[in-house]
Amino acid sequence: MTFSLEGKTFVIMGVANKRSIAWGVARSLHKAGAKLIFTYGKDRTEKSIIELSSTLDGEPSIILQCDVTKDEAIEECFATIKEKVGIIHGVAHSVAFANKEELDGEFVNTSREGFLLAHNISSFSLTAVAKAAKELMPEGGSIVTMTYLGGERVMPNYNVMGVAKASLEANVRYLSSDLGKDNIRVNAISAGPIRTLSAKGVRDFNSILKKIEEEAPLRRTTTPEEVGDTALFLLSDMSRGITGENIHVDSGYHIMG
Ligand code: NDP
Ligand code: N5H
Repeated sequence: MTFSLEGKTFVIMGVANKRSIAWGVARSLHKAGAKLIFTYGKDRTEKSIIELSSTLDGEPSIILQCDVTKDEAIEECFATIKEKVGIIHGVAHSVAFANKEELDGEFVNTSREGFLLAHNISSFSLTAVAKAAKELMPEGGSIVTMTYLGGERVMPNYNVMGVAKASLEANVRYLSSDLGKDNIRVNAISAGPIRTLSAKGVRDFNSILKKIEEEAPLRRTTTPEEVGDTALFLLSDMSRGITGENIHVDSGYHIMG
């Protein structure tokens, strides 16, 4: 067994720009020799992925739109992938969204619409993607998603996203249970705070990072490279005995009281 992903193909969902955690995953998988397929949500994101993926050596990556709020978009996207490459060996799901207004103030004020939107994009999308991707993984495979400690504990302002992450983490367990017989593993990475486009506008992000530097066992913040290398492990055969797990890549912060 090796970390090498030579001859294997992975779908990476959620690269928005060079700071995206998904781009950290892409770089780790690329170094291990994987062929990559990128999917994006908004039209304007395509340009950014074209630019970024052109920095990877080897043959150009396939880039497809996949708005995860639409069943047809997911089905069409994976049908195109099947047409182009036949089979895949895994998926990195790095997608989440909640209305900005609901990531501030009290959770009790969350609207029905905002609650459903956050759960739709940030949790149900994993179920829908797993169903579509399963058809392209006849030899088995591995699916990895991104979560945050706010799904396990109450964190200030994480609010509806915390409830959506709790759902995502349970989603990982139920999918693992169903897909295990097909030799498909499903795991989550719980990443420490990283300054990305999604984190932009988060009030007091500097003090959140400072708290990690002061209190986390490793006394430093998490990098996309650290998350990328753990995703590489989870997507490779080296983790063949692991499914339904949530690995914290957070400098150990989650163990502290
Ligand atoms: P980014 O903003 O870089 O990535 C978020 C991605 O979600 C974007 O690429 C965006 O694409 C995509 N997205 C949102 N809505 C949709 C949609 N309807 N269809 C398809 N894609 C969509 O931020 P991060 O890299 O930080 O976030 C990636 C994941 O990591 C998220 O699940 C986040 O919760 C998680 N995470 C982040 C942490 C952090 O501190 N940054 C910590 C722990 C977990 P587009 O704009 O094209 O729609
Ligand atoms: C406790 C915290 C800080 C407060 C909460 C932050 C939650 C962030 C998660 C969501 C995904 C951010 C989000 O949906 C932002 C959007 O409302 C606005 N941004 C966008 O639309 C941009 C353009 C696109 C690219 O973003 C998305 N998502 O599509 C948590 C932090 C310490 C850690 C953190 C930032 C966690 C996390 O889950 O991302």
